[in-house]
Amino acid sequence: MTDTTLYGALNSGHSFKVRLLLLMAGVEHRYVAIDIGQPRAERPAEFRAVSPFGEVPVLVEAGRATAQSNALLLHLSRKTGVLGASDEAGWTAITSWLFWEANRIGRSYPNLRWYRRFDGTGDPALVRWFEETAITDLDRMEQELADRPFLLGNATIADLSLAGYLLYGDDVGLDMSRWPAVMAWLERIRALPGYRAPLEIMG
Ligand SMILES: N[C@@H](CCC(=O)N[C@@H](CS)C(=O)NCC(=O)O)C(=O)O
Repeated sequence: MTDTTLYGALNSGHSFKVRLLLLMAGVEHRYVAIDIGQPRAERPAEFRAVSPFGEVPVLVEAGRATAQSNALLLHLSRKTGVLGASDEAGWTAITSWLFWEANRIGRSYPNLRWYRRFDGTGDPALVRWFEETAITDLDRMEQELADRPFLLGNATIADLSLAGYLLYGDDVGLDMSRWPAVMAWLERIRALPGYRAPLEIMG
C-alpha cells in the first residue's frame, strides 16, 4: 500500500508532467483524477482537504501535501535522480527554465488551448493575446532547440515541464509546422524510456 497520491485531471498538462515523471521514475503511487469542470466546492472532500490553492496537481506523500507542478518536478527529480542535473549549475539552469515555463509557455499555450478547445466564450481580444504570446514563446523555444536535442543537452525535467501541454498534440489553431525543431523535440520526448501518452495516464 503506497503512501503517495497524485491528484490530477485528464486535460491538465500541469498534472500530466508530474504523473509522467512519477511513472518514468518508477515511483509507486495512487492517481486520483479530479473533474475540474466541477465547481471547487463540489470537488471530492478528499481533494479539497489537501489542495492548498484549489488546483491540480497536488502530491501527497506520507500525509504532506505539495502543490505547483514545477516544485513537484524538482522535488521528485532530486529524490529519484531521474531527469535531473549532475551539478549545481545544472540545477540552476533547470530552475531558470521552470520559472520561464510558469510565466510564459505554461500560461500562454494552455490558455489558448482552453479557449480554442473547451470554452468558446472567451473575449476575442484576450484569446488573440494568448495566441500572440504562445507564438512568441514557441519562437523562443524553436531558437533554443535548433542546435541541441533537449533544452540542456540531455533530457531533464525542464523538457517535461515546457512540453507538458504540447505533448497532447491538440489542434489549437496554430500551424505547428512553423516550429520544426519544437516538433522534433516533442518526438524525442515521446521516445524517452517509460514515456506514456497523456490521455493514456490522466483519465
Ligand atoms: N501553477 C500551477 C497551475 C495549476 C493549474 O492551473 N491547474 C489547473 C488545471 S491545469 C486547475 O486546477 N484548474 C481548476 C481550478 O483552478 O479550479 C502549477 O504549475 O501546478
